[in-house]
Amino acid sequence: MSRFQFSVGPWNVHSGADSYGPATRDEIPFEEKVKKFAELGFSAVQFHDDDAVPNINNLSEEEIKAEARKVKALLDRYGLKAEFVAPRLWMDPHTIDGGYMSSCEKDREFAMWRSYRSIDIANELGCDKIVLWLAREGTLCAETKSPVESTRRLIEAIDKMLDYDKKIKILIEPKPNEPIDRSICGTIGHVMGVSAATKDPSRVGGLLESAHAILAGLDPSHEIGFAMAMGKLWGVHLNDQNGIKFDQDKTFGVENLRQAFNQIKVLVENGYGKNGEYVGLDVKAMRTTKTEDSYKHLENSLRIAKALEEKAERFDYSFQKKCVESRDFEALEMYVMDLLMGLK
Ligand code: XLS
Ligand code: MG
Repeated sequence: MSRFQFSVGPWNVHSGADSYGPATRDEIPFEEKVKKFAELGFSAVQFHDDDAVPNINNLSEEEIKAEARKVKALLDRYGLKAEFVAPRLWMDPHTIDGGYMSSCEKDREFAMWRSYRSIDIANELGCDKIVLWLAREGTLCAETKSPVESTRRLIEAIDKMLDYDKKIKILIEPKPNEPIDRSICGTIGHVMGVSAATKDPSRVGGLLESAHAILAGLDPSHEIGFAMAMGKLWGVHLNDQNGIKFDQDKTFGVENLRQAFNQIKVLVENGYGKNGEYVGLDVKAMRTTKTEDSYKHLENSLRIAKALEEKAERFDYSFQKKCVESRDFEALEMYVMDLLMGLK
């Protein structure tokens, strides 16, 4: 039995299309995914605004809420909660040059409209978290935007969301690049800075994704620890990543098991989940995966996360203390490797 409650998004089961080629698997209907998530042992589902309400741009505010209520009923049927809603501000013609930081006022207004609608949807789904993955917030051509003004625009946009709903919490999911070249808010440290500059820092925190930290050249467990020290780690997207290249969203732990272990260890040590936080798995299947194996990467990620939780519970803190006192870091490192190799 895991101490954690796990969550997943509908985009984590996808048909395998990438920038260089078409789909390789069948599209699976939303309800079928939800049913399978429940069977696999997930507790909550994560949503983009248009995952919950497709065609959102063409609906009225009341129609959007009504659609969201249908999704809530579906979640209830399978005993699942909604964890968060994230405005998808990277697909639309209005967000070609970003959302909150766009140089075009009309497009910034569109980004706010989608953010307010995301809050409405969250309320209907019974969750109080909005995630901002700032996909296109930054520059493709460095001289197009002032980094100072752009940072201020992000803070203003968050302040408006905090005003719109007095209970909503905003979680920024930082990523240093891709699809944007230079991100304005690229790491969890940036997120903490932005949080402090908003009108209610107690409602602005972070969601750390392993792959995004690795893309920034940082260790995800230390990013997690930094946010936890501030009391502001309200979500995680565990996955894996082979070095600094395109975002891979690999099965958790398959590239760097020790790094994965340390992420679970820091979560376990600091009571992550005690305030209802979920462990999200933002993983994608390989393009070669067949339709019948569409959920295998999720099952594997769950299995690895739980196995590492068990390793974290068995971690010998008195041996660690002895090694640290005697400065025998070689022995401590070998102990960790033995533990992970099943030799301890
Ligand atoms: C993409 C992000 C995305 C967010 C949700 O890199 O990880 O999937 O988690 O908007
Ligand atoms: Mg993510």
